Amino acid sequence: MKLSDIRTEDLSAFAGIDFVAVDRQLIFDPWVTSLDVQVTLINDEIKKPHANFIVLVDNVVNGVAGKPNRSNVALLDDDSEYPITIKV
Ligand SMILES: [Ca+2]
Repeated sequence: MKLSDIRTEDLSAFAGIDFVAVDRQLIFDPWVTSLDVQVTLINDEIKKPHANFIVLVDNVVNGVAGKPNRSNVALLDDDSEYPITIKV
């Protein structure tokens, strides 16, 4: 069994505003080399510039972290600058 920590770090995107922070331990069963980790995004319906955050793996026990052990995640805002109005 292998253990590692996974966490997010803010860059221009902020935990609690743009996404829900991840900070937990991963447990790898024997022969498992990858796991899926879900990061929840927060949709605020406000037009903002695209923003980035980091996902980082460290404190690996009984194994070796892949290289690189961090990824820069880009959030592309899909909200428009003005609210959509519909005339009826
Ligand atoms: Ca937005």
